[in-house]
Amino acid sequence: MKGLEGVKRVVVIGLGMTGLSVVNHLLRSTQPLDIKVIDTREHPPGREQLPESVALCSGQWQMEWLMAADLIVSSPGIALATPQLQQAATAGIEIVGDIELFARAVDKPVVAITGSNGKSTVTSLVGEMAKEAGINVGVGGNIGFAALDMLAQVHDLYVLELSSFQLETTSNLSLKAAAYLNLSEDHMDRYPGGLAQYSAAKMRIFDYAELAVFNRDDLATQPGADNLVSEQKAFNGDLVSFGLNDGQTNHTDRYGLVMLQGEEWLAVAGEPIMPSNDIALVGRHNVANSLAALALADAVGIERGAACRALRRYNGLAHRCQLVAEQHGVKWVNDSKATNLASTLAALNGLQLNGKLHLLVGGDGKGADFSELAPVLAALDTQLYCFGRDGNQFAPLVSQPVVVETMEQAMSQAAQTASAGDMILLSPACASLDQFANFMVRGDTFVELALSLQHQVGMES
Ligand code: N04
Repeated sequence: MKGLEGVKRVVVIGLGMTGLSVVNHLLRSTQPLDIKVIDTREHPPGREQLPESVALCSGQWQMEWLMAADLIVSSPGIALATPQLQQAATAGIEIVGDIELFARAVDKPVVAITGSNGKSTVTSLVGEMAKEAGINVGVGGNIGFAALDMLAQVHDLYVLELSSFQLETTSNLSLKAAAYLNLSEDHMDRYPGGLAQYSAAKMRIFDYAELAVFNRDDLATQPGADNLVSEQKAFNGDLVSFGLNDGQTNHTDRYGLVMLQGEEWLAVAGEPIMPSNDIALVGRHNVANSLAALALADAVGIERGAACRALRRYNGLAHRCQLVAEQHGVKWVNDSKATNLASTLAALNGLQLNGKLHLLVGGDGKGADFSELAPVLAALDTQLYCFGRDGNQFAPLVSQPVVVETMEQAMSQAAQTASAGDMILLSPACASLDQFANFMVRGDTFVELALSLQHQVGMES
């Protein structure tokens, strides 16, 4: 595998957590490197943590630096199609991402997870399963901890969450097992070629995987499903699927469900493993996520008992459908992590309420079509609140929308309207970047305001 042979001048594009992890990784190298950073943002996050020895150009491109580089390490936040990067690529300069550097440096087994939704949950579940089994595991990637930062410590197994953007700039990642969970519309602002181009990027996860884990309820995730639109080589590793049925139609469909004395159980090759109801996470999509995690755990030899203990214990991520306040019979739920439509639909699917649902949506819609939401909202007793740059795109979906500028305004209106039995749910189906630093800051803002508004529910204002 190629390392950094013959590389002297490295230009890192994009700072932030990932860019810093790249810089620190390069600085740990025994090879003398000339490292420079370009970030087109005026005030790139993380610039205070950048070592003084590393030059930074912010607010604009620096084409002299770029064109003099031996290697460019590009951020997932910058499109490869950007003219400046295209110019460098045409000049023959190699462009990689942080995960490619990770691939070239790692010497322990790696499993990776991609998909439009559920990847953080499955990544965390596999990490928890490994910990239960006493394995010194590193969990990172697109999940709040940069992959390269994990290499500063010793681990015996790595679990990576990978975005489509990270996969676009990765070419040599050998995986013990790779999972592609599901495909739905997202990031259409970055994929002019539409869903096919987005999926082709995700498919790259299988390129050097010993085992491919796909979703038999979403066949777009099957290796080769995109071979009409991309020149992907045929997958010739092992194959297993997960799905919410008994599988068993062929030996590939190993991870599924069986009924045992009227009770549904997770099953592997038809053998019951544990009751679905014992999973701490709620919702049908999390049964599928649990089966995917089980498939990955099996692939790296995590003991089944440890895997099941993790499924019984793990109760979810911050900003993912979390009950954060409850007063006067009104529940406040933070699902800020719902940055696309499918994620919001998953939150609404199977929602049982005595009262009304006050749903807060909007932000940066990334070019999505939200019309699928209309019948779901009609079936629930919903008051819709629309905020943010693309909030108005949701207004036509219901008869009486409340359209405001900010999430804070939406929350204060919801607090005034809500009564016992109701739920106020932030599940915005949009990115937060028009009004917040990221979905975590949006979620923290929601929680803080929920805690102060919850007492006013039902009061005359
Ligand atoms: O609300 C949210 O937090 C979600 C936002 C999404 O919908 O998933 N995020 C992205 O689309 C996204 C975010 C995609 C790739 C990377 C990131 C993280 C990281 C590093 C650099 C980054 C942005 C940049 C931007 S670098 C540069 N010029 C939503 C830039 C850079 O503008 O965010 O040089």
